[in-house]
Amino acid sequence: MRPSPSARLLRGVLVAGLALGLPATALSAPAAAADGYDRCPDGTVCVFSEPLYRGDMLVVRGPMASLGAWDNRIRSFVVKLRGFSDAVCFSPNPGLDPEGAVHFYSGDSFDESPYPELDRAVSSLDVGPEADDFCGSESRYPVLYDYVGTRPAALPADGRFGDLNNDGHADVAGRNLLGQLWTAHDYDTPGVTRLVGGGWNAMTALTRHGDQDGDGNEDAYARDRSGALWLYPGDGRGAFKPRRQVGGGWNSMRDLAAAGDLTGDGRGDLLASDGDGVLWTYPGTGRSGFGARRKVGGGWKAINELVGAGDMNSDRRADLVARDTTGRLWLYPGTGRGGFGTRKLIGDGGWNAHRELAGLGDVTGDGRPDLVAHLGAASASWTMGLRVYPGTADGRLRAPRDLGQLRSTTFVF
Ligand SMILES: [Ca+2]
Ligand SMILES: [Ca+2]
Ligand SMILES: [Ca+2]
Ligand SMILES: [Ca+2]
Repeated sequence: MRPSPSARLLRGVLVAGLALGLPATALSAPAAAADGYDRCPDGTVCVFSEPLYRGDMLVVRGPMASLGAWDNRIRSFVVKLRGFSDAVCFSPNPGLDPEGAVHFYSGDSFDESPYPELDRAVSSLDVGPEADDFCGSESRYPVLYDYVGTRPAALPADGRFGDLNNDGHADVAGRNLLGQLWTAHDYDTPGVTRLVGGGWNAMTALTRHGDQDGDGNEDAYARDRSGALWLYPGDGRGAFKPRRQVGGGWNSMRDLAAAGDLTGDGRGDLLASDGDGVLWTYPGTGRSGFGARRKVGGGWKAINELVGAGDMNSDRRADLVARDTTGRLWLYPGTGRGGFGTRKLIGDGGWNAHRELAGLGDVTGDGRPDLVAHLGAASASWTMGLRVYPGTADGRLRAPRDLGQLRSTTFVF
């Protein structure tokens, strides 16, 4: 979008080089090297193992958080991206680390001589419109605003869900388009996040709500493409200990939501809706497994989002927030026996504009759980927003306020 100072400087170097009539080898390729330049397909970035577009060529069409065999091997490149705002960002570190990264636009190219700092020193590559915004400044991680409240210390244990690092603040967990999972929880320093790791695009469902295995740290469930359900035990510092498989065959479920204790035994439970529209409660055993599932009811096909939002109506029983396909939002008050009472309309339309909804516990610091919404593509520019809808004592939601900017984030939970 806007060239960073580093990019402007580099472009200036190119222009200045032309104006000063520097040796042609620095800026235009000799005939032998033109082959490599010409071989590079339009709409891509090509990197080469030798100066002047010689040696092996790798065609890059999207972000590469790590380069594998190409790590520290790039010696020249050419940028043939189509849009003016498309850019490529070369980082000396893996994971698109913005530290020391520099970026270039369509038409730019280099061999090792004008940019010695990049010669055999690139470990990750970001490509696309967003590479323009984040290169050398901030990475593809979220920026959270710093007015997230500290929740009251006196809150009962089941009201303190959402806190992955046990500092009393609700945290955000998200997955970006590279499959990296991050957790954000340092509100005194907006923008600081913890990168948990990569490979999370293999997961088809992610959910968390409180402690599942009884060690006091918040945990997460993830379902992989084969239908295996995994428990990721929280380490209490914003990341996870080695995962444990909870079971298989979970691909028959349309949606999963860790929802706190629905059965009244003090242990966290899981809700799952299947392809026939039946909603099930999987009662947690407190040891990362489940007892026999219980049928909550049928007719849940019209629901496209389940949120284990906590006790929204202040009766000390965990509740469920659900969105229907027409965009309305409902509160299903928990009975404390694994079922729900009569549902209540808490949002009368438009909620399908949100990509997803998440229950992160008390975000605002008044002791009541809130609802967090990740804005959908319809409202997206180069950032996608995160909003909090503060909960009221009787289970309604107040007008939202901005909670943060989400960069390249595809899922929040
Ligand atoms: Ca926290
Ligand atoms: Ca735990
Ligand atoms: Ca329970
Ligand atoms: Ca309740």
